[in-house]
Amino acid sequence: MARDARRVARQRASDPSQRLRADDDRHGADHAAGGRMNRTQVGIVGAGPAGLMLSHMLHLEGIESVIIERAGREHVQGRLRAGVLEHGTVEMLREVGLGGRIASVGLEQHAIDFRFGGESHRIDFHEATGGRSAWVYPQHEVVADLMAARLRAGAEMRFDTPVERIEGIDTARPVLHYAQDGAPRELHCDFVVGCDGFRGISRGAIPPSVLKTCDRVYPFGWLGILAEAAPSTNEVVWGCDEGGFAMQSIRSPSVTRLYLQCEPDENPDNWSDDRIWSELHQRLDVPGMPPINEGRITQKGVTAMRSFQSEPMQHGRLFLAGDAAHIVPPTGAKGLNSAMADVKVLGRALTAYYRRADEGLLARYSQTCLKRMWLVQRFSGGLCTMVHRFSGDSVFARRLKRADLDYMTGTPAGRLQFSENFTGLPVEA
Ligand code: FAS
Ligand code: PHB
Repeated sequence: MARDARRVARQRASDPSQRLRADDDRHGADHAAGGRMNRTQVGIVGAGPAGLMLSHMLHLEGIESVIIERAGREHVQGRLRAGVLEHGTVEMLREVGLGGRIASVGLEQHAIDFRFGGESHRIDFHEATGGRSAWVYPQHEVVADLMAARLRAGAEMRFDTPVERIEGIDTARPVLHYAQDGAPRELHCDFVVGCDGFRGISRGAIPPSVLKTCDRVYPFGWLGILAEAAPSTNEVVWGCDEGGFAMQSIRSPSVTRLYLQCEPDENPDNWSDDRIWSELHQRLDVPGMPPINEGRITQKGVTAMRSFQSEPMQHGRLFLAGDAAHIVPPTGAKGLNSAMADVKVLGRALTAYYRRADEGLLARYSQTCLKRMWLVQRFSGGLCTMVHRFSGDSVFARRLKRADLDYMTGTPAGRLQFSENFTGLPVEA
């Protein structure tokens, strides 16, 4: 599959008749001094999973792109973040020839084990959805696979190069401004895609009179650790009891990823190893199930929790994808997966434009993504509220949360609703 994808891309790229319509009569890109292109079809800001996947998808369709990334390549590849891929994300990676390592390194998941009231309450989402899985395959592995594919294809990627300004998005020739060796440089594009994350600059290029944002900040964070310890079971485990949320996830048969609800501004140094393990046992161990395995803690950090959404996700020839447009609390494992869903919609829309001169999908990009994204915001925000303990929760609120958990895990309708969302909602073509 991968070889076919690359063969097709090479054919299209080398055969002039196959080259896709650029927006002017010049094919391909001009080169500025220093041998770097100063003209391309799609300019991509950011080399995270969204930017890399979009560039790879466009390459397979013979569409040219340039990625400009603020950080160094090693930093981008070294970031430890998400851990779980939806069914649709794995299918997407397979379709673009990158499913090989998932099959060998990834861990297919069929269920989640919710622990509360001193018992284990398992939701088998594979059974509830008629065979849809989730996969434990960490984000840094996805980034490594995408980076390797782009390097093999000789992609134009500029690291250690912050994009300073985006101009002309209301014209047919938007421009990315950056500096190279201290000298100002410009990249002229047909389209610009902001894949530069929550703290990037692309969202700010949309006029304030047009851009609307809304958010919710949660009164807690997650203390995340990596431990050299075999997972106690081969499934993700959530602790949802009165003491506060906890999770056991998996990174490999010998490395466990664990999270503990903590204060939003918690200092990880306040948490000794003993205190961490004691809390994890308290919140995750239940009679009849293997206790959490302890081991050497190799990484510790606190992640704040927020839900954030910007609308629209496009303006003129600028498109936003991934964290540049939205943030979800990591509870539902939707951050990385939503970035991939945006890219799937945008990749198809750009291909329709260049291959068939069809601008309809591009015009509807924001509407298509927002319709799905608000369902993802609903699932992620609702789940985060249900399984965490808010210090201000009244007795009534706590009882309602317990009733929500009982319904979600104890009824066919509750299990199906969780399962459809956790394995991933469909991405509209
Ligand atoms: P990214 O933020 O990954 O990438 C954006 C890129 O743009 C970065 O490389 C940045 O350097 C670059 N950039 C920024 N400004 C630029 C500029 N001006 N010029 C050029 N480049 C610029 N999601 C989950 O599903 N599960 C989890 O458990 C989970 N845990 C997380 C933990 C942490 C600490 C964080 C921060 C996020 C976590 N996420 C999790 C969410 C995360 O996985 C994101 O959803 C995912 O990285 C989104 O990918 P991108 O949209 O590509 O953005
Ligand atoms: C993770 O492994 O990081 C993870 C797993 C399941 C979730 C959220 C995060 O629901």
